Amino acid sequence: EEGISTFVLMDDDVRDMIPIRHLKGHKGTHGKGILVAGSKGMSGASVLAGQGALRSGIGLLQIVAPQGIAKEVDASITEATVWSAPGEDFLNEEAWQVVLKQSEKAKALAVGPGLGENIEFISVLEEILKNISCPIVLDADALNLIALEPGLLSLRNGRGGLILTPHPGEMARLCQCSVEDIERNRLDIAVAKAVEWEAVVVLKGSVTIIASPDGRAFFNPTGNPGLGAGGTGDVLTGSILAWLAQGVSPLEAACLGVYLHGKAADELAKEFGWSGFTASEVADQIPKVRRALE
Ligand code: NPW
Ligand code: AMP
Ligand code: MG
Repeated sequence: EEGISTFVLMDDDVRDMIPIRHLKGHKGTHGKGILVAGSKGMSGASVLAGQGALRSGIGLLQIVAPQGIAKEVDASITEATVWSAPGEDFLNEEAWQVVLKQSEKAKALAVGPGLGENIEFISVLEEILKNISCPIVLDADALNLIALEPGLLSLRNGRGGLILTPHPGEMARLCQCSVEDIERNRLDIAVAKAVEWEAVVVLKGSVTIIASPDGRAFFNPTGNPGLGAGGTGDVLTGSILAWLAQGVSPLEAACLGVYLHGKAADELAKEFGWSGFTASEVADQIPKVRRALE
């Protein structure tokens, strides 16, 4: 389509996006990120996203989770602080106050992994998009809820930075079309929606496309079918959160996150081939592949 410029991400591009660590850097300068994730039966999604963030060098991770699972999330992820928020099995509309409080001084926010699709959370999304000015990553159930209330994204008005990370199923819900429609026309749809929503759109899949609201699109050559297993997308969301928290711009945080996540899977494929490695292991490989690029 006219007006779209496409690029293939390469080591040399991505190397320049890795944030520099200063000798006197501390957890404050490395950035605080808030992760709003998890529900009954899906506490794993918050843990996996948390691992993605920690392995990508976030300074301080704060997880907001519903009361009923906060304890188990806390016990599973030693390095993060965990804030129990209103809602027993799922976060409800009163969870907004906790998100707002924790977001003071936050450099970035990620919302969605494992949240479940309770419609009460739509009002929290609305408040987040209207009031929180740091960059925000929306994934999984945050996207599914937005698909039910399509006007929500326009509340952001391009302020503060917004990244959406749909897989083709989530993108189909957002665009009110079929998965086949998305897969036939990945590039055009990703760019059109990035422009329309004034957001970076990460359309996941076997060649993930990172589309920028300025009409550019980046193809990601890393990754393999071993990533087609539960929880890998949650790890990616946490990783992008961490790059944002370290001050990387939304477009570069998305590119860096996707590229290293794929490289981590490729590193595991050397040993295991294209199956049988897990989302946690993908997270654990991120520092090694980042180091190899530097
Ligand atoms: P189909 O069947 O092909 O028409 P859902 P989810 C499509 C959490 N998790 N290419 C496909 O549609 C997540 O964070 C928690 C083509 C498929 O049936 C979410 O909150 C975990 N199509 C929640 O679970 C670990 C593709 O979408 C449908 C596609 C639900 O998320 C697991 C499935 O998508 C999980 O991460 C592709 N590449 N990818 C935990 N341990 O707590 C997907 N589709 O219905 O959005 O379900 O992605 O599992
Ligand atoms: P999610 O469906 O949200 O868990 O995300 C799945 C993750 O795995 C995304 O980062 C996808 O790009 C990646 N993925 C899934 N299948 C493949 C594949 N065949 N090749 C490369 N990456 C894949
Ligand atoms: Mg997912």
